[in-house]
Amino acid sequence: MSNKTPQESSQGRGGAEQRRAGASGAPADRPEKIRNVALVGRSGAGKTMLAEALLAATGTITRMGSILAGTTVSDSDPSEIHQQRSVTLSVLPLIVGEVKVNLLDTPGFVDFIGDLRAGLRAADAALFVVSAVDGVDAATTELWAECERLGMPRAVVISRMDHARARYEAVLAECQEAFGASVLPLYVPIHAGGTLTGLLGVLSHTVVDAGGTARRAATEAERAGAEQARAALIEGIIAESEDETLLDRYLGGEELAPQTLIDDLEIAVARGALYPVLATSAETGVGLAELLELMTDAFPSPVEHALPSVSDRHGGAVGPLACDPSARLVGEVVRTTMDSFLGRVCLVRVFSGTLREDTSVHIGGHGLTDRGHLDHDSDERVTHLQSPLGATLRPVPFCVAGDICALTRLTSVETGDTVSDPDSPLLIEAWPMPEPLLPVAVQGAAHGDEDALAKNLGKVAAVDPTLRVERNAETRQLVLWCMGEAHAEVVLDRLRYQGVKLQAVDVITPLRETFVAPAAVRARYVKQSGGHGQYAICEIEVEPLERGAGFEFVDRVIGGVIPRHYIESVEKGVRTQMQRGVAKGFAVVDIRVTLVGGKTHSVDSSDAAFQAAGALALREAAAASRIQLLEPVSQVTIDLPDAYVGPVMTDLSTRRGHTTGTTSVGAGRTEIRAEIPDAELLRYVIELRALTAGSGRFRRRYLRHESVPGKVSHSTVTD
Ligand SMILES: Nc1nc2c(ncn2[C@@H]2O[C@H](COP(=O)(O)OP(=O)(O)O)[C@@H](O)[C@H]2O)c(=O)[nH]1
Ligand SMILES: [Mg+2]
Repeated sequence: MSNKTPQESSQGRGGAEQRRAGASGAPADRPEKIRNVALVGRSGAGKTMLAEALLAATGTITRMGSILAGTTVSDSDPSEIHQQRSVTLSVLPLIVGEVKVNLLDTPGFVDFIGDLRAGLRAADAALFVVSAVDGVDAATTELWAECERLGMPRAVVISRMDHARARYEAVLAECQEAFGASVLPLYVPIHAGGTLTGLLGVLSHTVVDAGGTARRAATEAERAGAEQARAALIEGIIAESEDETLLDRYLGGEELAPQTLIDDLEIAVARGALYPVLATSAETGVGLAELLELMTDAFPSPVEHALPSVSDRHGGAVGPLACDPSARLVGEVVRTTMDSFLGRVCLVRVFSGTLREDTSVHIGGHGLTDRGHLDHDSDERVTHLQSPLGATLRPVPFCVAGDICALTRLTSVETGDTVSDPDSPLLIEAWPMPEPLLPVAVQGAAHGDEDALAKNLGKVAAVDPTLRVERNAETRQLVLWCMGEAHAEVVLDRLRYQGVKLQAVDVITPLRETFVAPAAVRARYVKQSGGHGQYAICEIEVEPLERGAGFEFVDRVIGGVIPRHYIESVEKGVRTQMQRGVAKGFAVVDIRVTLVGGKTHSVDSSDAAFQAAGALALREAAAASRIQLLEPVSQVTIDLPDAYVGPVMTDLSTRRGHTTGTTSVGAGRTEIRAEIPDAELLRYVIELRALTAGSGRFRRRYLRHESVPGKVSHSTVTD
């Protein structure tokens, strides 16, 4: 690689008034000439600035923007400018020679892992960015594991090399320690007078300067300094090579031809078996030319990357699909945004076929209905096909298999949807979406704001597959389940940008009420103050039932003292009161109510009167008994590094948690299973992260309602 001519890095620079220029808006015509590359790494690693520098180096933009000023191409969302970090996926295409590289800048913060996964879905390889200043932390390791699960081919970029506190050697060692021995440097940084001036290619022995243009042969001293890295790289390449003779030849002292090694290196990188390391500075431009070269030469094209699995609309298998522009259309919406002028803007990765303007497509099947997202399954016309550059859209006539485009003015589209031919719709198997575990209850700031909230919530949910919208029937609260506080902030910001005045309120845990002891009462609902009166008397017995039994209504009226239809009225009244609660306003459960007798009046009895009597009877029974509050308890499964098991277990005991088991799950991680009251889990996603330096995760499942310890109360509901 390093002995080939690097792309001229200064093309298109200067002169143009506009910061955005270049030919990266043109559609690619062959998948072999496309590279989809995700930038992955923790927040602050330097991904967005690296993308900005690569855009400038290839002449796609004329001048770099900055994070501080909120002027980068990638971070264009108001929330991103506000938080000064990426919160959504951006596509940034650039042209390197004949190759179109679609950079996919992903957010590194754990709250936005949904967008990271979307970016990895659209990518065929990843640049794993680690800051030379901050190195590897638990969050970095988590992100590496995300790539690892997908077998994503990747290179490691040690960024921010110009920084005074950059510590290349130490960070390289941390990467090798955390990610394994296949992490091998391709270049060695060359310093002059304390500043980084260029990189030495360990295979080519050529030194390339920061601009990527001037190159010279390495000096003897420089060669000697790179000797260790060279041996390690060659051995790594040989270990992955299909040429069995290489090892013997190498051990026999033969000088292997650089091109042979480079060819084998490229194959190993494309297969995801070897992770080359490069050093870069977005500030000075060191390493950018080398990085562009690596992406075009060693990263796989979409043709070499396996397609996600696809079925027909009924789950039936379909024949294997290929990344072929002339095959049937399959694309997937990896991101949706809402634009006040353009409506929904969605990014589509085309996996097979060609998406063309002025054609109809089938859209459907995001599989997010359980998160409160509307489902849809419809044909729509593609009227506006665009090539995205961050938020800028440039019209294109088509988008071939392997490329990424933006569609605007579609009405029903959502992230995760499959785009396919209308005459034979297909469904792509969804990528795993993380579970939002932070409940945030919201309400309109004033009564009149509720409508605006309801109306805009749909729009905000449509662009955010990690948001789960719950309208809790028991507490009547609107609960937005978010990934964490930063995500919640983005969601609330987006609602506010839509003009919704809202406030976050305490989340109410849906408690329930039940009877501790049996009670028998005779309730009189008799009103006879002139005119048509009300008359209903009923005698009921209430008994507690076991947890989970629900409600039983038994009719033991003898001799027809209450006619059949009034018995039904009593039951209805009891049920209504159960919904309203008899102590704290929570639903009553797990009781048997037996109607044993009563009295009617030939003129004044009515359905309404007997319903009122039934409700009154339950309230009076509650006053005669004692009421136990029940709380929801969840089965919680926590996955965390072994080192944090002690502190997390201690913390669980303060949450009234009951541990039911722990299992070692390998790779230095443990799984803890526990039963924990929901009231103790409200902010657990944040607290677990704090306890485990961001490396612990959990999932939860509702188990049952259990007595709240010590919470026995008397009836306080009078109406
Ligand atoms: N000196 C220097 N600062 C950088 C470089 N790359 C990024 N930064 C700064 O590091 C911070 C985080 O960068 P950003 O690109 O937003 O990181 P991301 O979260 O990985 O996208 C910002 O303040 C950048 O200005 C670099 O190469 N050199
Ligand atoms: Mg960023």
